[in-house]
Amino acid sequence: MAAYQPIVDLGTGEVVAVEALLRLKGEDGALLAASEVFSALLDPELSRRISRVMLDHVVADGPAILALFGSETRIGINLSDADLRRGDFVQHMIDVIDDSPLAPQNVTIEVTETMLLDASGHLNASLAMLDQCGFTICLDDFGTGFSSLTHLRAFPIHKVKIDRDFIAAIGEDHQSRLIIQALVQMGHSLGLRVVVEGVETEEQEIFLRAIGCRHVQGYRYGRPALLSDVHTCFSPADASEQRRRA
Ligand code: G
Ligand code: MN
Repeated sequence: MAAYQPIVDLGTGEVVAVEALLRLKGEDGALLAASEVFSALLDPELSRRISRVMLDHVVADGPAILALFGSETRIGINLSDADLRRGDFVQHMIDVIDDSPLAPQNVTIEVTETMLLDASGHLNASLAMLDQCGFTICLDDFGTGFSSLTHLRAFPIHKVKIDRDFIAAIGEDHQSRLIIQALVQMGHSLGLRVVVEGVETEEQEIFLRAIGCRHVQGYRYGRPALLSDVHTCFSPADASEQRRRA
C-alpha cells in the first residue's frame, strides 16, 4: 500500500507535492513502515518488485492527487540502488508514466546520498535518462552523507531534502540551526528546490520562515495517509485548520 505525506509551501499554505511512502499490512492487520522492513529493501530483487508496486500505486492514485492539489503537483517516489543500477527499471518507469495521465513533471525521484557514493556507469545513465525525460531528481536525507557538495555537481539533482535530524535538534543545538540555514541558502544559491523534512512544531516553523525556507514536510502539516484519508487529512481547506490544531 502507499501512504502519502504532503509537502507544503509556507508562503501559500498549499500542498505542492506529496511523497509516496510504502506501507505493508502485517499479519495482525497493522501497517508497517518502510523502516520496519528495512532488511527486505536491501534485497535487490525484492526492492525492485516493491518499487514496481509503488510505481503502480502512484500511477493509479495520481489523477486523484492532481485533482485535489492541482495539475502541477509532484508525487515523490523513493527509488533504491537496485532500481537505478539496472536500466530496465528506469525504462519501465518511463513507459508506465508515458502511458499514464501523469507527466514526468509530476514525478519526483528520491535518491539517497548513500546510493550516489559508489555510483556506477549504470546509475549515472539512469539518472541522466530520468533527467532528460523531465523527471525531478531529489537528494533525500541531505546533509547526513559524506560528500554532498560533490554530488550536487556530479549528478543531475534538482531538489534537496534536508534530513529531519537537523530540524529535530534546533531547540537545544545552535549548530543545527546554523547548518540548516547554510544548507537552505546554499541550495537556493545553486538554484535547487529545498525541502526541510521532519517539521513537527510551531517553533521549528517560525525558525524556518525566518531563514527563508519555503517548502516543508512533517507531521505538523500531515502524517502519511492512505489516499482514502488524504482528503480529510490534508486537503487544502483543512490545512490551516490542521495547523491550528497541531
Ligand atoms: O527518508 P524519507 O524522507 O524517505 O523518510 C520518510 C519517513 O519519515 C516516513 O516513514 C515518515 O513517516 C517519516 N516522517 C515524516 N514526517 C516526520 C516527522 O515530522 N517526524 C518524524 N519523526 N518522522 C517523520
Ligand atoms: Mn524520501
